[in-house]
Parts: sequence; structure tokens; C-alpha cells
Amino acid sequence: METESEFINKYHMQLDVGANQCSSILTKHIKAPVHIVWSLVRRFDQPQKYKPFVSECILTGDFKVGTVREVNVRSGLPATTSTEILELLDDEQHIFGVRIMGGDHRLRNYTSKITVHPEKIDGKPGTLLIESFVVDIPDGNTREETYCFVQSLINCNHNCLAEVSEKMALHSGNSGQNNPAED
Ligand code: A8S
Repeated sequence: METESEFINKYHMQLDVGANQCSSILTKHIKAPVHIVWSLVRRFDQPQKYKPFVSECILTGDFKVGTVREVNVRSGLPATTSTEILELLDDEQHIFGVRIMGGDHRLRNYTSKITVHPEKIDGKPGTLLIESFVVDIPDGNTREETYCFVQSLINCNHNCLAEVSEKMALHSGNSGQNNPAED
């Protein structure tokens, strides 16, 4: 079984980070099998299924790589909308990539990549989620501020994704334990 740092090296080190950009890699261990977590992550058309700040999402075409979505964000954030394109969707390797093209917010040239990997947690099928991002540091903000802002949004997303996935795993009865494909 590959380790976390091997997955990071394999899928998350190709980041092209400019001088005025910041980037980071975040991980989350989820007590639900990979097929459940991936079923939520891959839904480019329905980020509101697990992203707590998204109120609405409208797809501007078929669900495929290259499709653009218009996301509405809940009030209380320095943002109202975001226009985002699906850049990567690999259902075999479980790779999902999005780029933010515009919108009413301060994150310019934001790209993110998520990969999910099976792992055992307390002897049961679990998931290691890895998300990497790159974004411009906005005028008037420091690298540290940008990093903290994005990291806290992503952590909220990861916590909600874990909550929703773990509920789905409980309700599915057999949480993938008899499925050798997930081991
Ligand atoms: C994601 C990651 C991020 C989303 C950010 C960082 C955003 O949707 C929110 C506030 C903003 O200021 C920017 O994968 C933007 O969702 C919640 C509208 C893009």
C-alpha cells in the first residue's frame, strides 16, 4: 500500500507556483469507503452536496471535462458568485481538478486538485483525501493571510465531506467491507 507522501509525490507535486502565488496541500482521513467519498467529490454539478458555503450551482452544459459551472455562495463571505471549469475527472484514478475562471470574489487564478485513496481506518475501509491548490496572493493581502483564508475554507469543505460520507457509509449498511475492490 502506498503512503501519503507517495500519493502526494505522484499526484500533487506538479504545481506550477508563481512568485506572487501561494499553494498548499491538505489531507483528510475519512471513515467511509473510497467509492462513497468519490461519488460526492466527482459531482462537479452538485458541490452543495458537501460544500457548506455553496447555496446553488448551475451547470452551463453537459457534465464533462471543460464544462463551466456558476456557483452561488452563501452570505457572510467576501464573495457572491464563482465561475469554475472542470479540468480533470478521472474515475479510475480518482482525480478531480477545477479552475476558477472568474466571479465576484478575490481568488484569482485558483486551481485545485483532489485525489482520494483507499486506506484502512480502525480496520475498516476508509479514505485518504488529498487536496492541493494554487492561487494568486490578492493585492493588499499577505501570503500568510491568503493561505489561512483558503485553508480554512477547504478545511470546512473537508469536514462536511467527511460528515456526509460517514453518514452515507452508515446508511449503506455494508460499508464496503465485503468489497475486495476497495482494499
Ligand atoms: C472550494 C474552495 C474554495 C472556495 C472559495 C477556496 C469560494 O467558493 C468561497 C469564498 C470565496 O471568497 C471565494 O473548493 C470562492 O470550494 C467559499 C467564492 C471561490
